[in-house]
Amino acid sequence: MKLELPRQRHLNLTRCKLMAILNITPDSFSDGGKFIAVDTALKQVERMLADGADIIDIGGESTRPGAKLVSLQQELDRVIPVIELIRQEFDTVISVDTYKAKVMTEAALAGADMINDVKALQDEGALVAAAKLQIPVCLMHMQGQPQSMQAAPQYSDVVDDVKHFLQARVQACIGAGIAPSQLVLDPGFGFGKTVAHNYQLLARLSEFESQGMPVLAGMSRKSMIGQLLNRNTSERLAGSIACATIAVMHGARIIRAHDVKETADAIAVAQATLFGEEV
Ligand code: 8Y4
Repeated sequence: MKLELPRQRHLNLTRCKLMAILNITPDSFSDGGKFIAVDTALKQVERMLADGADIIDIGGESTRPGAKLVSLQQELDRVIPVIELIRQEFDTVISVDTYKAKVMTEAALAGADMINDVKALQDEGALVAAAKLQIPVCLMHMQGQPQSMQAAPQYSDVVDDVKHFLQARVQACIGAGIAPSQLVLDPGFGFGKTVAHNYQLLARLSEFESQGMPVLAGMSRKSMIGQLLNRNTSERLAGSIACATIAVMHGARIIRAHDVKETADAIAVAQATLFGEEV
């Protein structure tokens, strides 16, 4: 059976794009229910697009260390109405942050253009679902499970280990019928890594390009910044901008971030340095 998906938006990754984080978490449901959450999300998206976002990444389950799991139905209830409305209202690339096969499929049917999977299509049915959908997928590395991954991260060489993992997932994707041109690779900053591991990955980020696929980097407000500088999440903007800038200089083609306007400026400056200015 052929899946009928809405028209897909395509991403040109010859230059670096900005993926803005839109979280649909229980907080937004605390007063007044669903309607208000969707309305709030749409207003946030409008602002993000005005500020320079190229992609809106929508997640219904927090993957932060120690976060609670949500049921499949809860995740669908949170994410699908928001994707449908964004698709109706805005002409932007929509990414769905999920590792669940059913959410991937329903999100694509609702208008999502790409899958952002922190489990790199290892969850049950995910590889087959993504292959059927034929939309771009970001494969991210994680050591362990979100609930416990920060307990004692260990690698022989973090860059080599993560590279080998991603190579193996690329092979699994190709074996399942996913075109290599649909894949984006991500070392997964903060997912089962110490601060030192994260900075080794950032220093050697350009090595991930060797696989011939665009690289995504997500460091915004993460503890690699907070622990290094002793700053809580609300004080991590300058550190986040520094990380984004370094990532672009090392070849990243998508930056995932919370602070859209500031990150868009940083990307533009790094890109002018790499490719010459464009006024
Ligand atoms: C403060 C704010 C502290 C946010 C931690 C966090 C990535 C990702 C996440 C990433 C890709 C997060 C869904 C973790 N990080 N997807 N997702 N790459 N592809 N933590 O690095 O933002 S959630």
